[in-house]
Amino acid sequence: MGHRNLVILTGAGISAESGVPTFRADDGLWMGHRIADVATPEGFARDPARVQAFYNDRRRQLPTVHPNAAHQALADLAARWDGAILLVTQNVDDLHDRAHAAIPPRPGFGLIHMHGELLKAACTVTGRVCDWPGDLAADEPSPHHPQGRLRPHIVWFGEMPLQMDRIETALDRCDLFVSIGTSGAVFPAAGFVQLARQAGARTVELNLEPTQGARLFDEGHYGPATEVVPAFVQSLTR
Ligand code: BV8
Repeated sequence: MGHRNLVILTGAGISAESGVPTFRADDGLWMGHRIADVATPEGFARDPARVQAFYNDRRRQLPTVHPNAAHQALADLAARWDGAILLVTQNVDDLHDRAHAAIPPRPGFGLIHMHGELLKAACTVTGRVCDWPGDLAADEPSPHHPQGRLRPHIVWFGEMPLQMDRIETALDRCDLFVSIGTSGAVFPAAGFVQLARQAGARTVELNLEPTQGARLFDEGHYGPATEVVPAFVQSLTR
């Protein structure tokens, strides 16, 4: 069946083989931290130094990791696909960005970091976002407002994910929805498969193993992303 409008959702699993830790490892902690302490506005207000250090550590890791075959396969697809592709990632690393920079995508492609980006910072007063590859101090002054501070440009729990209107419009129009490397534990991303089904799209899950929401998908292909994603992309473009 010739698909035209594709929405792809990725999560931490697509970056796992690049060496970026996923969120819900067995110990339930997130790299030794409770989510409430490092990924909520309340945690940031309570202890900004701890939260900045958590993101500084992850930002510093980025130059040491690289896009893997799964990121590459999606970039190859975007370069060849003659319909629309919206790639929505929950990841805050820049691995998709780097993979797509190497192979310029065709028109009709979009990449959205719905939970923000590690390499950007936001002003606490104006909300303005700027590139920020280095560390952020606990009380980093904002260049955008005299009373402002800079926080990580990250969507924390309890905050609204980014570009939701654009994402929901694309889901409404899609005829193929592919979820890659996400546990489906976090909303609203976990609800996207339902929106795609309501739009009549074919829904596919690519993951290391079936997730809690596997039954919501028309089909699933399981294994490491660096194997299942290139194979799936090949099946689409055969
Ligand atoms: C909001 C930024 C409203 C931080 C993150 C409805 C029901 C219940 C709860 C809620 C609901 N609606 C909202 C909520 C509350 C909450 C929520 O969902 N809570 C959960 C815990 C129940 N959601 C929110 O708060 C969201 N905001 O709804 O706002 C609102 C409305 C009006 C006005 C204001 C606000 C905001 C959620 C965003 C939180 N921020 N990240 C950071 O990254 O530092 S979420 C965090 O989890 C990451 O972004 C991560 O990407 C995301 C999801 O995790 P996954 O990516 O799936 O990673 P995980 O480790 O879980 O899974 C990895 C998967 O990969 C596994 O399946 C594994 O099998 C697989 N895998 C591993 N290795 C491989 C592999 N697959 C393939 N190959 C491999 N090699």
